Amino acid sequence: MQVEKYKIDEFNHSQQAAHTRKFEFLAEGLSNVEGVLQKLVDFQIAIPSWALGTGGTRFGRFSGGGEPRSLEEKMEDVGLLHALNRSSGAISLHIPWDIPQDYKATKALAAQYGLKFDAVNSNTFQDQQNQVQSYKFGSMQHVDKGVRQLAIDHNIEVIKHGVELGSESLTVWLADGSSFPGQLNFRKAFQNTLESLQEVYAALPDNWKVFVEYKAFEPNFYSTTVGDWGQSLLYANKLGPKAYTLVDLGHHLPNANIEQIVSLLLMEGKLGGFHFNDSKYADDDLTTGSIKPYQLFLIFNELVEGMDARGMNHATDLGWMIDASHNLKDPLEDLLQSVQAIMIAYAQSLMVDRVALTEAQQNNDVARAQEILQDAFRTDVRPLVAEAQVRAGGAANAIQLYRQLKVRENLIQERGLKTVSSGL
Ligand code: AFD
Ligand code: MN
Ligand code: MN
Repeated sequence: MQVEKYKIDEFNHSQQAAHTRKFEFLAEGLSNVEGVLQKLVDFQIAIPSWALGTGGTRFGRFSGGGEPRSLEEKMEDVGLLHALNRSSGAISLHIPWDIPQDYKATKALAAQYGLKFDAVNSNTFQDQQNQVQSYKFGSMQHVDKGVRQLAIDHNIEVIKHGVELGSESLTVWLADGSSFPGQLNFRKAFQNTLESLQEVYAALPDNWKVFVEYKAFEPNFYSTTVGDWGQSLLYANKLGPKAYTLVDLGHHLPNANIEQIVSLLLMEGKLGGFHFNDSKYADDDLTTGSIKPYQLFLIFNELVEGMDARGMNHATDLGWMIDASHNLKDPLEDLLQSVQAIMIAYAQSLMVDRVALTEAQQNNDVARAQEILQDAFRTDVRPLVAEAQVRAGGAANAIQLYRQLKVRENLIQERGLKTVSSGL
């Protein structure tokens, strides 16, 4: 299915009076509205190819209808999202779940939807069919060099696919770790992992980055070999200038101060990218901003402050990706909600009065500092985000138009009710 431009225009026209009223009211109180709008137009969030179908838990999976059956259909789905919100102009592929068969055709299709290829992701947490050696006891950390080599070769293969498509980064998430005390020698596991990553690093093209993603728990529950930002940073520092830490919001121990982690990684020039989602208990992979929107704002507040301090380009200097799973909602509606939550948090953080905040901090004026942050957080910036998306050619309210156009019903018509998309 494709969303024709005239349908978006028609919809926007029907919303125009109400939208303009709200936007003008908000814009009146803002300085540099045009600058903020341009930043919002430029900001793009990559959609993971593995999040377009219904996800499951270890207890079961309740598939929805019209799920994409191929990489082409996944790209079509991301194309639909991007046509509606103009803020999700990239797709992040997971290999081997989504191996492009014909690079030229895949690239042409992406161009048709206005999509770029974001980071490519490797998978050494599952054994593939006919795989002789197993990742059951880890991949890059494994005691057997043969298994480590398999993981290294796979990552190099993933880089090759990415090069063909125009990606410029590799995300490595390792499930490696142990579930019982005594199972692993921590130092040897670290060294093996480092040596394996060094071989992958050596295969990176000059303009590439590698993101080392950390996770505190699951599927291993006693130790994880890249368990937190400290360990990831150790690897990244030892690997070299092309290696960075990737922060996935769901990968911390409860109540971790993620905004502080972000701030320090940025200070060290070692923050590479983000996986957005939300959680109540663990790596719940829920819709971004659905549980802790204030935390999301505080993270963006540090991101903007830290990127500006280093003169970084908000849109292009870090990798922005969603990494969520949709068990209950229509995945496309869920993704539209996540993207919107990110755009809102970003817009709010652009509105923080930095001069006043610095002054409050210098004067130990704690109450004032809180007022400044919450002033931005409590501003309803939705009309601002909508204005940016409309100017970029999208809809004033993407999810409303998605429903009005009956996108899911159309996809079910085209693809059938019983389709299962690849992924977890
Ligand atoms: C993991 C990580 C990682 C990985 C994904 C696989 O968040 O980014 O690629 O799940 O679905 O928990
Ligand atoms: Mn992740
Ligand atoms: Mn995760």
